[in-house]
Amino acid sequence: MRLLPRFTVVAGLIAGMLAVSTLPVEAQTPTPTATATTTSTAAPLVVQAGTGEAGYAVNLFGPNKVTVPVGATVGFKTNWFEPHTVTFLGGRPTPAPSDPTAPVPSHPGQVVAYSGTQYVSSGFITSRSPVWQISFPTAGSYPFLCIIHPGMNGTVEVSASAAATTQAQADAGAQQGFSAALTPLKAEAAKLAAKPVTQTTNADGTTTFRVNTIGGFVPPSDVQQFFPAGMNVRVGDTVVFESTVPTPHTVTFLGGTPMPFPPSLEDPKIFGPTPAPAAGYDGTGYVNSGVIGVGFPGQTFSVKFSKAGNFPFICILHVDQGMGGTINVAAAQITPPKTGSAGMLTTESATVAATLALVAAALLAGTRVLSGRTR
Ligand SMILES: [Cu+2]
Repeated sequence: MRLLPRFTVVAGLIAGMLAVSTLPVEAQTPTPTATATTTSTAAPLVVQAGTGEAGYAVNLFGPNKVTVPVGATVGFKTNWFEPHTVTFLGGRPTPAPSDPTAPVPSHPGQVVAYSGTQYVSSGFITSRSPVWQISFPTAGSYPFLCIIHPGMNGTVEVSASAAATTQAQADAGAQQGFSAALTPLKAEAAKLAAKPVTQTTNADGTTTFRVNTIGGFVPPSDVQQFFPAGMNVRVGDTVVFESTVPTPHTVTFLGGTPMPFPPSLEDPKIFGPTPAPAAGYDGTGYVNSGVIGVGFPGQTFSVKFSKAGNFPFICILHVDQGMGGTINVAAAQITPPKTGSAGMLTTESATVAATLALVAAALLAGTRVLSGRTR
């Protein structure tokens, strides 16, 4: 169950995306020292904890192995919305992705001198977080991992004699690893985009469309998109969304309501389903699948459309990564009868633009809600 940590972090995620554009570039770039004679005064080597781009979360450390001198400090940061932890287990068993302590730093505000025997965890790191640091006073090999993305792990080699990884080498390694991961992610997305939507004609002449692809999963990374992101249906038709991945997602029509923000585990509006009226959804009001996915209580969500219009929907958990779409509902036509395909959009560009506009609107709504609650 991966629900708990990802779910909990959404507030931080969204806050992170609000702040990402204002993150000072210089804060992310260690200043090289002219004569690095001692390691203690050198800027820490910074490892990237995951990256991404619109529609994709690359859940890898970049690079996943670095070598540093004895006494060195290593920093971790991320530039993408997907949260991660940097966790040195110190001999403890690996926590489940749903471990409720995953979001919480083990030593808040401290740079721990790690000897390999303590449990040291960053808690959730998002693009808003400062560089998280840990130091290594003793030679050895120190593995670390991200709790919420099984398979996302790395090693810090601390050596008195081996050549230390330079920042340039680390950055190049990260770039190489991330690029290598994006290729199969994009191939998976292309495959999913080509998957046909199942159509069933109902007794009353309406059509039920089955969208069986919500996101894509190439462990440990994710495609954060709906396939198709745009669909043309008619009044009276039904769209069934089905998730086939273990990553939690939602199908949410805000319908003019503000995005729930900051989301919390106690908020049943996000966690649980808010079904559309049985008579059909007319595009107004909040309709939400709740969290669905393989291993979650729900896997499918069905919405019947009762009114013509363009109805955008989002995944609340990943809207900041561009995860959204639109159902275009046309007025019902009895004749001529439906023929051929569902008239799905074949190009992604229009839907991507629509999604980004939606994200901006959702963010704005979220900001208003947040400021309303904090004053
Ligand atoms: Cu999602």
